[in-house]
Amino acid sequence: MNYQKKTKKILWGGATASSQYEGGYQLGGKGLDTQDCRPYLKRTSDATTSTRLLTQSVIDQAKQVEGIGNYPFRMGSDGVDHIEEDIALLKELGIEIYRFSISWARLYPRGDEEQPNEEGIRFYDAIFEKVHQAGMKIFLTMTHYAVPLYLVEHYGGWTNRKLITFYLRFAKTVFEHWGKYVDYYLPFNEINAGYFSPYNGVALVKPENGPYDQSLVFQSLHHQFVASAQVIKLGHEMCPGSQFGCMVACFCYYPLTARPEDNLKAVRDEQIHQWFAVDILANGHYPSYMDRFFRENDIHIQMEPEDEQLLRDYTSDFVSFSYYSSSIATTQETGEQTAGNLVVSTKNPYLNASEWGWQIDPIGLRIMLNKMYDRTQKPVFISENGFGARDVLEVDGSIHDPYRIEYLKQHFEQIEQAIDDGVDVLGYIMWGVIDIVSAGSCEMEKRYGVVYVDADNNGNGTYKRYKKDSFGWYKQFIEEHA
Ligand code: BGP
Repeated sequence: MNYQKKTKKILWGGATASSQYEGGYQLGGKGLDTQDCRPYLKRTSDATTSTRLLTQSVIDQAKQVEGIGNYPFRMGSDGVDHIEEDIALLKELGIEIYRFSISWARLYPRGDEEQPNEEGIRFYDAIFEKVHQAGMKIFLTMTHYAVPLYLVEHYGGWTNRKLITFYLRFAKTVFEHWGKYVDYYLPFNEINAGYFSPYNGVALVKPENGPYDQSLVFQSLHHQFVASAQVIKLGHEMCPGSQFGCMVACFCYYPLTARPEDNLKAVRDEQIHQWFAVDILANGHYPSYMDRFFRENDIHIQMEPEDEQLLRDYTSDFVSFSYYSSSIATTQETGEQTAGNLVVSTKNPYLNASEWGWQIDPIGLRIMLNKMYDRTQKPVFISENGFGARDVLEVDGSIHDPYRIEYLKQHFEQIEQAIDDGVDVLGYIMWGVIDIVSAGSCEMEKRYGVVYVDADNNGNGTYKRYKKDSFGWYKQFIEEHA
């Protein structure tokens, strides 16, 4: 057989996020943000994330605490004291693209100021210049969950349309100062997180007693969709040639059985959980299936007359997603439950899982790449993927993480397969390339990096950096594929 495999050179990268990495939560006039108020809670077996508990009383308590206390995001991985060293490590690793984010509250401490905080500008000037000098491309997440707390307490977070104006002001500052360095922009991290984790995604505080109001959740999401379109418009004007993406957390639903009901549930879950955001941001319209979902759930959102046109005219240039594990859909109340990124799912008997219950499914990544490309016909960036595990620092400073190498190897093979399937893949970004605080559980012990950071869940440690075995493995892989 004369089969010719299709190959393509893609970008290999690594990522961090400001709130999980930087620390320095009050440095240079930075304002308090939503992540600074999330306490570390000891993990429980039911896989709940601490964001689900973020009520006003939890925030009030956090505001009383001066210093790091039990608030790990205030310290992150102490990036502020290790920036040069970390960028040198990333350069040594050989990644071609570095994904990081800007702290909104470092640039606009309250969020509604007319002018940015000069110290914040200088802080990021140094980072952009160093990353650029190190020869890496930049994939910039403009906001990765953290929103200035003032905007939450005085405006109601993204429920308020005024946030679009504040966000655009913030974006304009970013384009003016660092537009020349950035290759790929992401207006919002995992925009569909607003649905599963409203505090993280849309800065919505949980009512003390009872669930979130779904109309508020979807109203906030609508404001983010419009903000994204407006940012793309402004970004294309101010930084010609720049590429803007959209990003969702992907879950890859499989029906539990061949029952048509389970199949329908899998289709529906994917529509509501991930595709609706992709259809709006990449394809330019609210999909019709959302109409029924809104009617069935008594969800009402207000749109302005110009919104529809904006969403249609300013769609993303590329699409991207985070992928960690797949999920199961069923209408039957059966089976053991397990955790995953943002969602809890029925356990898949054919898959192994991480210590945190996230099911390991490399083929799911190939499936998601195919589905995403089929649906949008836009180039696809895997903006997050990686393996969260407990690593052991040996006395000689080594860290042996064969499980991470195996995870990466298997996922990379599936990317190669997806390219051969015809998917236009732009690049792969390893999540938490340097160990950072977990977004879901505020832990340090759930590590993704190829660089180990010596700190524990309570913030004890030297914060010294060590290379794991996976560092050498990823470095060699990039060299061979660059
Ligand atoms: C995504 C977030 C990241 C991140 C990752 C891993 O949802 O965009 O910020 O941390 O998942 O999740 P966790 O940190 O909960 O393991």
